[in-house]
Amino acid sequence: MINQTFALVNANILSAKDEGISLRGNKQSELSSYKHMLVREGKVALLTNNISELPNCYQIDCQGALVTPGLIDPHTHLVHGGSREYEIELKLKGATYMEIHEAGGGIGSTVNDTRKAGFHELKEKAIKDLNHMLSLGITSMEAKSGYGLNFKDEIKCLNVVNELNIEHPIDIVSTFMGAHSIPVEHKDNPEKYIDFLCEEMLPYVAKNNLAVFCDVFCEKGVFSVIQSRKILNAAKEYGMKLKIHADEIESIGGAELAAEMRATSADHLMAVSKEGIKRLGEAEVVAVLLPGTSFYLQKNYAPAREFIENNVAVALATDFNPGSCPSDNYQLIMNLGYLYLKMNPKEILNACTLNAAYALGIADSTGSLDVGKKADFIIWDSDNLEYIVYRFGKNHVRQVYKAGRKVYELPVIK
Ligand code: IZC
Ligand code: ZN
Repeated sequence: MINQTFALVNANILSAKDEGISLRGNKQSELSSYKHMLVREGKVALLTNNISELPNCYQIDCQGALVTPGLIDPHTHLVHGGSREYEIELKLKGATYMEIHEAGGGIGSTVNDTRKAGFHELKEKAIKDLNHMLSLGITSMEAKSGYGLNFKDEIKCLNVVNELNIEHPIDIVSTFMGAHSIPVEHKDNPEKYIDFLCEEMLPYVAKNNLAVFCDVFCEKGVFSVIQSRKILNAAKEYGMKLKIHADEIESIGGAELAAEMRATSADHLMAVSKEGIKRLGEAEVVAVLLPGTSFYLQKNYAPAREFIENNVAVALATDFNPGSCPSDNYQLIMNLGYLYLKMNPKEILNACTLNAAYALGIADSTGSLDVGKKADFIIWDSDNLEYIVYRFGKNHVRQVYKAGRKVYELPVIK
């Protein structure tokens, strides 16, 4: 249908209006509402409440169904080998995420599985997850490397991401995260690994356009603020945009660093300081909150209300990864946002669409149903938004459209 003109009629269309800046404060909960939408050549061509304004074209009668922009997941560790179900038992016996990490489990065990897996094995595994994510309404997302941690295996994972971006309907923004952990072979000399990232990996990744963003796990026992600053400065020099895993477990100044470096987003922020919140607002850094990780690690939730009150744009993400959030269910994240982050349904929709697009630097083409943007949208199996964030654990999607093409439809059981 990509070259065709068609219209959605009699829908409950809800979307942010993009004014060229991420949504903060009261704007985080502002939505426009329309009944009809015209799609032409894969883009939104008109929004109206007056059906007579539509040209003569094929019409899809939505019979009152909710229509929103496609969801955008701005933080995932999509490409990885294996899984870590054995960690649950350790966790329930009281071992913390960092204790498992320091004992050589955690990220290290996924690095072993990812290094062992071939390109095609990783790609096939990621396709299964992407298909599931598409069925849940995700039309764009981010994917990080960070389970290779050597030249060959980091490039292998970035190549998987970039091939999938071309081949799969979901648009994928690639992030280089060689600074996810110090690999075991460099444990005795972490600075040598950091030099390798700055002097060998980053120039290669940037020169070959393998990633748009560079991300660092800035955390006590992983990369310090000083080490993170060094890596991010190198990435900036090579023209990359920045993200930081900031203040996830301990407050070590990750948010302050994100503000100082003018990162596009600071992610996690469960342990953020008051000063960190203020600085993120001043520096217009998007706070990407990951309540699925708090849920799975049985930890506290990020102070979403404080971010919104301090004019920080909030986005939500799954953090899909085998260790701290083994779920790619973004709709569940929306439910957690309502129940535990105390965000309201409108704030949540904007956090998962337009603000998520700003967190990925793709708001010029997607994230809202504004005229001229890609016709990436969901027709929901509900007539209202509140029902979706209330009735948890179910996929509420009826149909997903990507650039005006139907890419998923709820199967009919006969
Ligand atoms: O594999 O544990 N926090 N990175 C930072 C992760 C969690 C992923 C993992
Ligand atoms: Zn992460």
